[in-house]
Amino acid sequence: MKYLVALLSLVPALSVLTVQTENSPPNILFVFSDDHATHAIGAYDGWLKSVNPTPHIDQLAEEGILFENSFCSNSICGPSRAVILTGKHSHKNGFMNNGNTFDWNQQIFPKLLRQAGYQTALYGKSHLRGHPQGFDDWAVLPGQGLYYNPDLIFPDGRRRIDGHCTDVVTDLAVQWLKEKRTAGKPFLLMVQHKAPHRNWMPALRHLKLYDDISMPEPPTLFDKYEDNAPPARHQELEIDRHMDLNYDLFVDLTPEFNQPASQQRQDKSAWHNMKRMTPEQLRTWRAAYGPKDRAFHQAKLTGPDLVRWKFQRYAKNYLRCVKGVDESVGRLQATLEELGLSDNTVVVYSSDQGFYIGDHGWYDKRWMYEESLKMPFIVKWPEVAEPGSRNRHLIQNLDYAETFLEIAGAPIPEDMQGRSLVPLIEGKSPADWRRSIYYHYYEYPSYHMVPRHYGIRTERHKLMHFYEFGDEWEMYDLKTDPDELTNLYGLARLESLTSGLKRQLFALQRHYEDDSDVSEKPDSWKRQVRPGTR
Ligand code: SGN
Ligand code: CA
Repeated sequence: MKYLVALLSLVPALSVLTVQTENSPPNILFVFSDDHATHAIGAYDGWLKSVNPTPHIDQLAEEGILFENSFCSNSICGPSRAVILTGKHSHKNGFMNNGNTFDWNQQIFPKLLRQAGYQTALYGKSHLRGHPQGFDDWAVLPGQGLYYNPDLIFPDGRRRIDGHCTDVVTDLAVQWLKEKRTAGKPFLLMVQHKAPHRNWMPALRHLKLYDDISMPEPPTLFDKYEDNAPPARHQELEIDRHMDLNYDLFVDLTPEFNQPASQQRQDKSAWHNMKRMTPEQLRTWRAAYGPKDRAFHQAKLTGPDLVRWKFQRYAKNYLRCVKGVDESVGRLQATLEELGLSDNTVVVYSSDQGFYIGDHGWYDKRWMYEESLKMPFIVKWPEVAEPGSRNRHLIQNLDYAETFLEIAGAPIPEDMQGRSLVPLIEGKSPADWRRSIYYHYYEYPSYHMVPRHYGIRTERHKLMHFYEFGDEWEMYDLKTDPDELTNLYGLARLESLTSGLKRQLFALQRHYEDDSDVSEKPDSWKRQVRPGTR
């Protein structure tokens, strides 16, 4: 394994004079956004590709490897982050819902990297509550954080930094790279953006971006969930019925605006966000949206036309936020270049889960359907990852901790549940790679009202179980039905496929030791389980 050659000065005060050589373990720059769906990344070939939403992230993919079958294990912010830090599923790391408080005393990979000689830093959204452990330096947004002039919590207290959140977080990371990093020590730098999380507030310089184009619509914008189990018809994440013109799309929103009763179930961050803007920022904001809002009022849209208009406003604001994140990736790459660190730094881009950008008529995430199950995962590792390569192995956020540890040459603890992706990044195809992934979502009742469910996804099929209200199942053939519109569960001709997937699903539950499912499973399934694959 690669090793670090350190020329320690004889004078203790000068012990920072270490030299990183070509054989040093690589640095790790982890750029992580919130709710950035793969289909809003040019390199992922989704239906938004024509908009060219992410030139810098695409460039990263051209220089490295892109994982096409990358999934989360619980499609929501805090839980996804907890899985990444621990390499353990939600039921093992204890952070199953956003409402939980993360136990920072537990084993997490940044602590292990530190033990292995890395300098570690974290900036941006944590969403795990409590002061982060395992980092030499950090600054985190309180909770969801604010888009404009956000407060950040530093080890020595909380203070406001003016500017757009994506820029503020990037500035902190750039400053750390230039001024706070110990030259010669390998580092882990985690840059965790709030964007493009709801409610979608772009930077002032991006407010008019895409004004001159019409966003392509997703093929399932008007999905009626006719073939789904009941939960898909009882959610609260539809652009039509639940996305609010003021709260989500800022039509006529002023800082004095009061939260309408219809929106009581939502948190109040949109209002806090607007109140936070300076008069100058608000003027620019109103100048950009005012003419669009007047045109909207004149048009008096209803029915599908109104849905289409809301979709346009939403998708544009979402992609304007994505633009800021993409620029951050560009700036960070340029900074590495400027500091001569590019050749020995592994750069990873990912996001905590996927998102519905009008797919199935929705926004938000949580479901095990493809759009929110998928996570971007792109790795640039000079001399190791083949530039422009793509990988189709099934991977999860469960694997990141193990991957970072192997990159650092540090041992991977036995109790981590994922598997290092280093062989895949190197272009190998391990014969015993997993053939299915496991998923379990818990946060109910909560915003958007998606009930608990778990499931299995293989290369081709998906089986999901909604177990809270009765015993509802869905099964899809992703090859013939990538949009998951035809539920195959219960078809007599597919009996053996169904029972095979069920057996695998229960085998995975046993393998990961997940007994958090409160439903009763038939004993027959328990008896037939095959040993799980890791
Ligand atoms: C907020 C959002 C929800 C979102 C959750 C979880 N409401 O409550 O729409 O589902 O966060 O998101 S908002 O009023 O803030 O817009 S997560 O990414 O943090 O899990
Ligand atoms: Ca998220």
